[in-house]
Formats: sequence, structure tokens, C-alpha cells
Amino acid sequence: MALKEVLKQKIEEFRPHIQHLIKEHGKVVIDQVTIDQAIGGARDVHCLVTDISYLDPQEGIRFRGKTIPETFAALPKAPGSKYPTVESFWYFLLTGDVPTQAEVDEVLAEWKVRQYVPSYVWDVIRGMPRDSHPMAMLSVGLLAMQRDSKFAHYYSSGKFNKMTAWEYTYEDAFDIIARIPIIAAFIYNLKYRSDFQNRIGKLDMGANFAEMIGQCEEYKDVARMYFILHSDHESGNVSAHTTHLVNSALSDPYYAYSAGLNGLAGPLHGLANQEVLDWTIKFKQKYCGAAEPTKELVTMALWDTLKAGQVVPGYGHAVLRKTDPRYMSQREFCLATPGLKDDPLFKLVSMIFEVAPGVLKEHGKAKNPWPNVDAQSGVIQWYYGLREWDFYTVLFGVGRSLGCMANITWDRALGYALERPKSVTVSMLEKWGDEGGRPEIIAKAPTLTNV
Ligand code: HAX
Repeated sequence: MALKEVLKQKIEEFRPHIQHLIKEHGKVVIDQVTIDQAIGGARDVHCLVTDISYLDPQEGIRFRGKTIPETFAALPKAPGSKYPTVESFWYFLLTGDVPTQAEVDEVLAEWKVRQYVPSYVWDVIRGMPRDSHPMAMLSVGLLAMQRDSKFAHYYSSGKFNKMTAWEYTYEDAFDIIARIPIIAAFIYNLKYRSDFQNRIGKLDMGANFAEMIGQCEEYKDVARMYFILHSDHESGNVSAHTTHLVNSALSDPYYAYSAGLNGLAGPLHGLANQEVLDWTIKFKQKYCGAAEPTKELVTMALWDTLKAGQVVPGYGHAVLRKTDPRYMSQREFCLATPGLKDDPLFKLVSMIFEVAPGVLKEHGKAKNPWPNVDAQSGVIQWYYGLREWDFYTVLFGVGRSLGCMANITWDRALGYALERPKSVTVSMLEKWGDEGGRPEIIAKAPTLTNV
């Protein structure tokens, strides 16, 4: 059965769960919000719903209930590779089912049809100053295609129906995922090379991307692994949440993911991967000179960073309280890749991994002193000769499109509402602080004990 039909069946089976929850348990309390959470970025407030992935603070991410190693083991692999294709992962993320090879081939064939990028997109990106950040180019390139949105056309057709709206989100999602690696490769070649060729061959997404940016055979697995690992991290992170929020106004997926990419471009979020490389290379230049890096020098550099009031990029996380399994997965890739495991930069990043958690614990601020995904990802790109580190967040953005598009397809299918939390003023908070809580909540306090 075609993917859209499988999804349709699953959506119809799943919808009654949402209707039942709202009707039977709609007023059950699942969290409370404190003043420090209201001021502190809603950290740990349980008020978003997604079934695409779940992030446990100790265990890390599960995609559709599977850990990273389980996901990699379960999915059909690319020909001659230990890694699954991105196509198989997309099927899995969207449906929760491990696809057969025939189902993967269908996705691949569909992406081939959809990955044509209109030529005006190249003109728009070419028209930007060449020193524009590649994330700005990616976001603009995607937004430029908004006129192609099937969702937007459907909405303005006068026949809009909430029950079928997801089908148009799905169409846009497929188009965006098929096109975004092509745009990313174009940006890479425009900025750093000069021979862009839009190779729409028979290859899967990872392999095709590797070829488009002139990479070697081995890099095909790097691209597959990278896009899958960066795809989704439940829905509260800035890129996924922004995409969800913008889409909740029924802005189409082009508007929504362009906004999500702008959030991903923040140094506390996806841009941290370029910051890690920048920090590491500058560390070598400033502290080591011709000498080999040592743990003492790394410790000194970390403290200098912290004393200057800066964050150590690639360390810490808003939810995780242990080493990010996405970090470990990439580290394992490095250890299993002959030249890479002896690469000086990988050895330095491993040394930072040995030292930084202790320094951050002693510093005493970061709730999580362990590395996140971004601490490891740049080293792999660097090793394969992709040394323009301002491009690294674009790679993240290609991968993150999978999670964001799967999420908003389901958002529309389940009719999730316009997102609109309530604001309060500082003087209200001061009053409620003095009074021990908001009066309406204090009055209902006994129910909170059920939390
Ligand atoms: N270095 C130094 N200080 C850090 C720190 C780090 N790596 N991580 C957290 N802190 C500090 C915070 O700045 C904060 O200080 P203030 O009280 O002075 O504001 C304090 O520790 C408490 O922060 P937290 O509760 O532990 O962390 P947050 O949830 O507020 O923020 C961040 C999570 C990931 C943004 C944070 O750990 C950070 O800035 N890390 C470095 C940047 C980074 O690696 N970002 C990528 C995260 C993963 C991701 O989203 N990838 O896309």
C-alpha cells in the first residue's frame, strides 16, 4: 500500500484517542507552572504533545519508541551499507512502522519526482551577498518556494476541511524534504565551490547529497547517519517548536519550516556545531602553537571561556542529563572509521570530552555538564574535508526537516489547535509571589497533588 494510504489508515485509527482524551480527561492536571519556569523559558513544563519522538533526560532520544541503535538496526539498509537510507527512516518516522524494501523504494521514487527545485530559487540565492550566512540562504531559498505550497492553495480554494487538511501538509512535507538537500548542496557549491550539478540520479538522499557536494563514497554513510541523527528531538526544542507554532496558525509548511530554520540558526541551538569547531580550532591556535594539546591546556581554555562569561559550545542541554546518545553514536562512528579514529581533531575533541564535564561541574552552573550532539558532529565533517564550518548548521537543517515535517503532518491530522499560551505581567508575578500563588490556582490546590 502507498505510504499516504498507510498514513491515512493510521490517522483514522489514532484520531479517537485524541477525542477520548479531551472528552473524558480534558481537565486532568498534568503539570503546574512556577514563576521561575514562566521567566525561565518554560523549562520542563509538560504542555506539548508529539508521538514522533520522546526525549528522556537520562536515556536520550527514542524515535517512535526505538533508541538510536535500535532504529539503525531495524531499518532497511542502503545498498552495501551498514546505515539505513533516510528514505526508510522517513517512512518509519511518519508511520511508526519499519518499512519493507519495496516501501522504501516507493519513497525514493517519490522523492526523485519531487526534488525538482524551480530555477528562480537559484536566482534568489545567487542574488544574496556571497558572505550571507548559509542558514539565511537556506531559509530564504525554502521560503521563496512558498508559492508552490499545496496546503496554501487548498486553504484558499474555499473547500478547506480540517479533516483532510493534513493531506496537503503531507504533500508539502514530501516536496520540502525532497528539495531541501538539493538547495543545501547548491548553497555549498555556490559559496565554496563552483561546479553545482543537480544530479537527480537513482541514489538515495544521503548518497545523492554526497555526490552533489563532491564528496567521497564513505561520506554517503556520514550523510545518512547525520540526517537521521539530527531529525527529531521531541517537539519542545526551538526549531521543532517554532515550526509547530507557526504551522498552528495554518501558515503552510514552507512558512513554518523557514521559521524553524531561523531558530535552528541560534548559537544555543543548531549553530552550536559551528561554534564547537570555531572554539576548538581557536584553542589550538591560541594555547598550543606548535605543541600537542594537553589536558592542562584544555582545562585552562575551558576556564578562560567560562570566566569570560561565555558558554562552552556543545556542552549542556535543556532536557538531557547525561551524554547525548547522538554524541555517542557519532563517536562510535569515529572509533570504527580507521583514519578518523586517529585524526588529531577527533583526539582533541575526545580530550575535551574527558575534561569539560569536570570543569563544568566545578563551575557549578550548567545543570547538564555532558556533551550534546553538536560537540562531535563537526569533527566528522572536518575529517571528510568539509571544513567550512558555517555550513554545518545547514546539514542539521536538512536532517531536522524530517522531524519537523513529520510532526506538522500529524499536527494537522489530529487537529492540534492554534498555540496561544497566556502572558502575565511582572507586577502580577510579584503580587502572586507575595501571596504564595495565583488565587485561582491556590483555590484549586488540592487537585495539584494529583500531578
Ligand atoms: N557552558 C557554560 N555555561 C553553561 C553551559 C555551558 N555549556 N550550559 C549551561 N550553562 C549555564 C547557562 O548559561 C545558565 O547560566 P545562567 O544561570 O548564568 O543563565 C546555567 O548554566 C543554567 O543553564 P541550564 O539550565 O543548565 O541550561 P539551559 O537549559 O538554560 O540551556 C543550553 C541549555 C543547551 C542552551 C546550554 O546548556 C548551552 O548554552 N550550551 C552551550 C550551547 C550548546 O551546546 N547548544 C546546543 C544544545 C543542543 C542543541 O539544541 N542542539 O541543536
